[in-house]
Amino acid sequence: DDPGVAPTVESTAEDIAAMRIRGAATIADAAAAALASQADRSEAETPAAFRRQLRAAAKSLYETRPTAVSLPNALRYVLRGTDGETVADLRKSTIARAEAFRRDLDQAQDKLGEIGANRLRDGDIVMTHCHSTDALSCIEAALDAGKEIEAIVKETRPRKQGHITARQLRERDVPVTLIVDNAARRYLDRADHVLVGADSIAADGSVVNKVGTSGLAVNARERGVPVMVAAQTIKLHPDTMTGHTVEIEMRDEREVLAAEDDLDDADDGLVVENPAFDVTPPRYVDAIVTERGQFPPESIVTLMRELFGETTDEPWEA
Ligand code: RUB
Repeated sequence: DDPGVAPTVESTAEDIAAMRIRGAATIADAAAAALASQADRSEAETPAAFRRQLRAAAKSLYETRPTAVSLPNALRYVLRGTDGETVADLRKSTIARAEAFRRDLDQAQDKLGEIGANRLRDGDIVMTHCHSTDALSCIEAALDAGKEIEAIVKETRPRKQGHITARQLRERDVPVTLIVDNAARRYLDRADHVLVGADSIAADGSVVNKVGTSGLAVNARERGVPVMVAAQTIKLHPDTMTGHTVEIEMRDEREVLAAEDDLDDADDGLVVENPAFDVTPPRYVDAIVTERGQFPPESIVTLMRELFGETTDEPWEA
């Protein structure tokens, strides 16, 4: 990226909140890029002022959406690694740190894809929910290895991210059957795997992903279809090791009720709720595929401890 034309923190935060930038890995990548852009543009005259601006930038990015832990993990990675006695040094180290983060993110996704592809056999049919770049990386690696894969793609109301998945799979010539969410159980009879991504994974192995994932996983278990979660380690939620829960984002009711719908949204007796994510208990998940290997959900906490250690204060609250 040319930092001269890189998006500002403000425009990135707006794009994340409005879901023009969406999906946990893509959000993390954009947040790191925005911190680099902030460092590049900063006119701070002292190291203290530079750090203050960077913390404010991180805080505004942090406050956009609450559920995908890849966002705070990205911000922590960049802020904790930023070092220097002068503004010039701080600028350089922030940009370098953000670039390293983004590179690692790409590499982790490729590596995870290769591992996940080993679970997919030639001729398998995969059912997807929402749009996950980590999940698609597994399918792409399987295709690259010469396997034929078909997909049953859930539309994913209300934002229809399934359409993005369908389009990207069709670009790779994968035969796609698009279904409404309510048809999932019926079509599980045909599927060899359920393959989804994650926004956050808790210490007990619970998977937080697009609303509808938990119902899909329960139905898959009943049908005997294995559930595979593709999630880079940046999706591991370190705060859950100390008992914190993952906040489930509630989005605007207008995503559910369109203007032309025959319902009166001024009626006080009518409540519309629009949770964006849900929690799938570990017993419904067969494998969590990361760039560090595949894990049963119950043992993910070991990896979490190794990678994140004990958590400390948020660098943007300093
Ligand atoms: C996206 C979603 C995706 C995860 C993983 O929700 O739930 O499954 O973020 O995506 P939204 P990725 O559309 O509300 O952001 O694997 O690309 O990180």
